[in-house]
Amino acid sequence: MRIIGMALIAGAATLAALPAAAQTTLKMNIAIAQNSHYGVAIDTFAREVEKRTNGRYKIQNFYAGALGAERESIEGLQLGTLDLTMTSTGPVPNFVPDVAILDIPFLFRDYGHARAVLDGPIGQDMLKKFDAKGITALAWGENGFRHMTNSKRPINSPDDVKGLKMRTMENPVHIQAYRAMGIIPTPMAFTEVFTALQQGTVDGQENPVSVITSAKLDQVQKYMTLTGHVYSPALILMSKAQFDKLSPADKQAFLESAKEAVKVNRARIDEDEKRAVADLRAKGMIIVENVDKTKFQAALAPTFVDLGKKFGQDNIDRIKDYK
Ligand code: EAX
Repeated sequence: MRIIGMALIAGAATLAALPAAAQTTLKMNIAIAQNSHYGVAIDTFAREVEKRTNGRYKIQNFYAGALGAERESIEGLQLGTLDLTMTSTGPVPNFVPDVAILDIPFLFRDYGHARAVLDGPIGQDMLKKFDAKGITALAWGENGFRHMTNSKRPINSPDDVKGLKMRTMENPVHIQAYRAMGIIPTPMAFTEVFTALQQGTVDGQENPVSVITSAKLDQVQKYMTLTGHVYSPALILMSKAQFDKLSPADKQAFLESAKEAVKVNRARIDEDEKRAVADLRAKGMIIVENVDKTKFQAALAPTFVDLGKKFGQDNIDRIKDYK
């Protein structure tokens, strides 16, 4: 009996002497608040990664641009100063120009259409284009359909946007389209938007309701119109150098965790879409819900011709007709 006891103690000592399974901590950054459609996604991602890698990997999340705005985060992945980010496609064309085709206004009919295109061969093939830029695109997430807000006047038709100084993402397709509508586009990082609106540096901006609510833009904007003028995809991106270090099993774990994160991301947007208008109205915003989108499409007709030449009308039609 005593011998068994001593063997157990020796065994325990040996185990204790074994180094704890090394845990690697990776940093992940987003430009918007934790209580948002991105925040719930990256918190889910972190939980799933830790669980699926049995604690070998821990994800430390940063919110509201604590480690920089979206373009800086993507640069950080390439430089190795950041490991992961969830970002809109705003600054992405600066890194992977082909992605900009997805930023064409009125390209997607509704959420179902957009999600099907991104989850299908068109979207999945596009994810592979990031590798050459030192970035691993783990999954397409979602930002949502974008709407216009401003502090000057209600927008009921394209005429009402003429001369408005609007903050835009650093996105060439968006800037071209808004300029064509007579807007004065002012590209800037999202982390600067609240102050710019508050100080009147710009009159307005455009974003999905999930961003408008999570960033409390009702505090600095009086009018909103549900233009739904463009669908805004998002991406979960990882430094390729970090991804390449993972074992095949851990690579799978990260990809599956990203999938789980996207489910939560989309579910949160569906929720926000249901309640945001009432919430924002209750907070004092004047909201134009029914706007004739065909008038905005007509105002963009010359831009669509030009973008057809740039991206290939057949590529655009393939997305538009996707079922
Ligand atoms: O990705 O820059 C933007 O307007 C984006 O929609 C925001 O950063 C969320």
